[in-house]
Amino acid sequence: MSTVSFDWQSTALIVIDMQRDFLDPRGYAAIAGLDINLLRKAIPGVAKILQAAREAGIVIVHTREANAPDLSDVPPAFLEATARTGAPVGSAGPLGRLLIRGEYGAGIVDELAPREGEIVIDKPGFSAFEATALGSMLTTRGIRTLILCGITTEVCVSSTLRTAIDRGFRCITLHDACASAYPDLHDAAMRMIQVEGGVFGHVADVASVARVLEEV
Ligand code: C5J
Repeated sequence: MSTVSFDWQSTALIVIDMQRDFLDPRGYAAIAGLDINLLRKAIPGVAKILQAAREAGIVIVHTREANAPDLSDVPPAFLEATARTGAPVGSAGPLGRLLIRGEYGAGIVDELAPREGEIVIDKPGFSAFEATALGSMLTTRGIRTLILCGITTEVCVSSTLRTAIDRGFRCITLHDACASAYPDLHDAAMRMIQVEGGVFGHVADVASVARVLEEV
């Protein structure tokens, strides 16, 4: 883990996919057989960094993995994979159609609900930059550094992080505000960030980043 320092004025917090479909026992992830209690471990850390980011007044972005109702934007590999798990994207569930824009299940859990002024982005793929306006929204706000948290570590957090690095953002990933249903993959993803001196940026804990934000 690295000691963190960053210019808060050009920093945004990116909260990835903290949705009912992943965190509620009636949502997509539970139907697909994932242990949502492991995914829910990200909630306290995300709540803490959200509070620090709100108090510091930095840009906050929430993403939701949410597809078009006609399924036209679902990556075919994901459509096929979710069919194999018995939780196909777009199928009916207790919280509405799974991972579909506008459905209750696609919403962010109440305890982390976005507040007025925070950006909410629906993304059809795994990287939050793919087929969304995220890149231009960050650039127009002068953002150079991203603090990343959310779920799942090995899918949407990792995909977003890697695109962000390729696009020239400095990135800090909060290991204790990310989670995976596969703890070994969470640990491996954090180790991958730090290879070769940190090719995918920094890994930090919530407390140390919150401390920097508290000094703003
Ligand atoms: C997945 C995500 N795992 N948010 N989505 O399908 O990581």
